[in-house]
Formats: sequence, C-alpha cells, structure tokens
Amino acid sequence: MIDVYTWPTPNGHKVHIMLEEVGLKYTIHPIAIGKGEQFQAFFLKLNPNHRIPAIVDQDGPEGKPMSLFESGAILLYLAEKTGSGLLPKTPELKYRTMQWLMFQMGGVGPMFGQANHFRGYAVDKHAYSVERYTKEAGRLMGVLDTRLGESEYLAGGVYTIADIATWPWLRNLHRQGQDLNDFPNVKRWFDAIAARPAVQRGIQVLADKARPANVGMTDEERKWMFGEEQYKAHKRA
Ligand SMILES: N[C@@H](CCC(=O)N[C@@H](CS)C(=O)NCC(=O)O)C(=O)O
Repeated sequence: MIDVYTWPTPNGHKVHIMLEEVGLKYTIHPIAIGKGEQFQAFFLKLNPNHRIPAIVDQDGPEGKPMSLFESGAILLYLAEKTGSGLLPKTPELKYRTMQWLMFQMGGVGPMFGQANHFRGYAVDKHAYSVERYTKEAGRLMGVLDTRLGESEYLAGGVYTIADIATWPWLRNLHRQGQDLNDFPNVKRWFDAIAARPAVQRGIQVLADKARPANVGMTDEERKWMFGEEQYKAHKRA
C-alpha cells in the first residue's frame, strides 16, 4: 500500500497517473496547499521542502516503510519497484527517459510554474517577468515539438515516466500564454496520452478540489503560497 500526500496540481497528477498505470494500491491523503496543510509538523517530516507530492510506501525496501518526496524521484521509485517498462531497461532508452524526465523537472515544471505565477497570480503585473517566462514557456514547447516530430514519445518509441512527468504540465497551456495548436507534434502526443484509461483515472483524483481555470486565488491562499507564511517553514520544522 502506498500512502500519497497530494493535491490536484501537475506535480500531484504525475504520481496519480503513475499509480494508475502500474496498478499499485494507494490511499490518497489530501494536503490543501492553499490552506497551509503542507506546513503541518507530520508533513514537514515527510518533506522539509513542504511541497506535494510525497509518498510513504508501507512495504518499502527490506519490507520497511519508505518515504519519498520530489515527483521525479517518486516516478523512478515506483517504476523500479514494479519493474515497469515505464522506465525501460535497455541502457539507451533508460537514459533517454532520465534525460527527458530531468528536462521536465529542471525546465518545463519550474519555468511553466513561473509563467503561471507572473501571468496569473502576481498581484502587480510586471511586464519583464511576464514576457520572460511566457517566452521561455514557448521556447520549451518548441523543444518538445522538435523532439516529438522525430520520436513518438519523449524517450523514443515507447511511453515512459518522462511522458507521465511532462503531460500534466500541458493541460492548461493558456496559463503559460501558449496554444497547443501551434505545436502539432506535441498535440499529437498530448492527445494520445490523454486517451489512456490510466491517465483519465489519474486526473480524476481529487478533481473536485481543483480550482476552476477562471477562478483566481484568495488572499488566504496567497498568504500560504506566496506570502508571509511560506517563509516561516524552517522555524516550524
Ligand atoms: N520539484 C517538486 C515541486 C513540487 C511543488 O512545487 N509542489 C507544489 C504544488 S504543484 C506545492 O506543493 N506547493 C506548496 C507550497 O508552495 O507551499 C516536485 O516535482 O515534487
């Protein structure tokens, strides 16, 4: 049994989709990040960086519980635990998977997150930041489009954890000022993954708690996510 501490955001969805793909039993524990639940003492012990997702595998290595944070590490762990082809075993495909997984973790996730922040959440719209991150999101989309023009999936001919990590970040591209129709190879790939039954089940996890695209952040949410409470965490641990 895997305990999953999560919320319906792109980083949370990666893990929900992965668990559905590999068919492991899991229990969802919602962590309402807009209400500051990521700062609870028990959660800071699981992830001192106070971000979802985090897991506890009650049947971890040597039969002992194992906790893990960082969505990329969780995907690698679950793929290896289940011996799943989602982390291919042949060296070339395995390292291509790692390469595109790290491209997502170090590029797409952080840059798309900043684009969303400055375009949508920032109270004062700062033109330089909006332009910088919108352009960066567009540049990264171009890199993905080039890759998916030469390869069916990111790592190669097979669907892997690199695709699982990237796909949820492309579900609401208007937030990054992008249009999927401008990137036809990404669109082909996006639609193929969206049709997978495990993906459709994964994005239903906590769907009732997701903020609708047209609803902004409350002052309470801002306080926890970007305001004074965000920077007290080290004092709480
Ligand atoms: N690199 C981390 C990023 C996780 C992350 O940024 N999670 C966000 C939601 S998508 C969060 O929990 N934010 C809470 C906060 O900022 O306090 C991962 O991939 O797991």
